[in-house]
Amino acid sequence: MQNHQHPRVELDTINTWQAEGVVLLKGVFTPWIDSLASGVSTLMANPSQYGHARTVIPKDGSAPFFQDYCNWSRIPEFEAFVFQSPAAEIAAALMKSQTAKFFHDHVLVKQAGGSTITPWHHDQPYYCVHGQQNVSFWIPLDPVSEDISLRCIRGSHLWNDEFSPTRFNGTQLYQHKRFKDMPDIDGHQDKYDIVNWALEPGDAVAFHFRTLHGARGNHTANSRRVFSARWVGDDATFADRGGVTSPPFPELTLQDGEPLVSPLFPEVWPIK
Ligand SMILES: O=C(O)CCC(=O)C(=O)O
Repeated sequence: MQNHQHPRVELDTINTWQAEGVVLLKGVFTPWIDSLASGVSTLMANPSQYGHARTVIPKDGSAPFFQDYCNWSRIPEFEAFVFQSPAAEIAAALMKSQTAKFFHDHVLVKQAGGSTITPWHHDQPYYCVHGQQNVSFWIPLDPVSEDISLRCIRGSHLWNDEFSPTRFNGTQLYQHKRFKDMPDIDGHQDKYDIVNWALEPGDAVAFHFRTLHGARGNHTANSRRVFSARWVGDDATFADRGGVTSPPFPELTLQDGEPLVSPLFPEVWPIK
């Protein structure tokens, strides 16, 4: 059955996403993959001020885990994806929101053989945003087998807990202890409903900012290039986290609880 307000998204998909906080979208971004890949090449040749700090160099000498974010306004291929792809419309449908604002882009490249593990975490405590209406699209630009794909815990977006954000290099993002410690998920995997899929370029995993997720290292001979596109909906307000968030958005002067309104976060849906 199709949802008439958002013909690109099946009602079942919306219901699954609302209930489980994670859903596989097959082939929704296929026409965008070559241009996103070209944007990632440009970015890796010329990272932003954040690229150097975010990239993790494994101690075992294996390949780096390249990361960078907030580059859509300087990489034309990313800007085109934000404003012209169906992502905003799909995000609004999943979030059950009248509007979709672009929050930021995040590029995550696990180069061939790179051993860096993405630790279990959820994104909302890293971000300067409160609210329930949000979604990230994890979009691989290379085929990704199940064992190196994103792993998510179904239903964890509905847990009351918020866990302490840890940088992917293992250090704590904030000095305070406002958030709980992450439980030992890998040590008790049978207790959690963990889902991961093999993906082709063009597929995406949609997941909520509160959905717990992580990924293994890339033991394969191929790079695992990912473009993550993050969206917020009608209920998004500014969150003062008591420390510098990730991304930091130093230009923002909003107070805690104010609507997240800024040219940094363009409203892309509905189309003006
Ligand atoms: O790609 C990864 O390894 C992790 C992705 C992630 O944490 C995210 O997109 O929020």
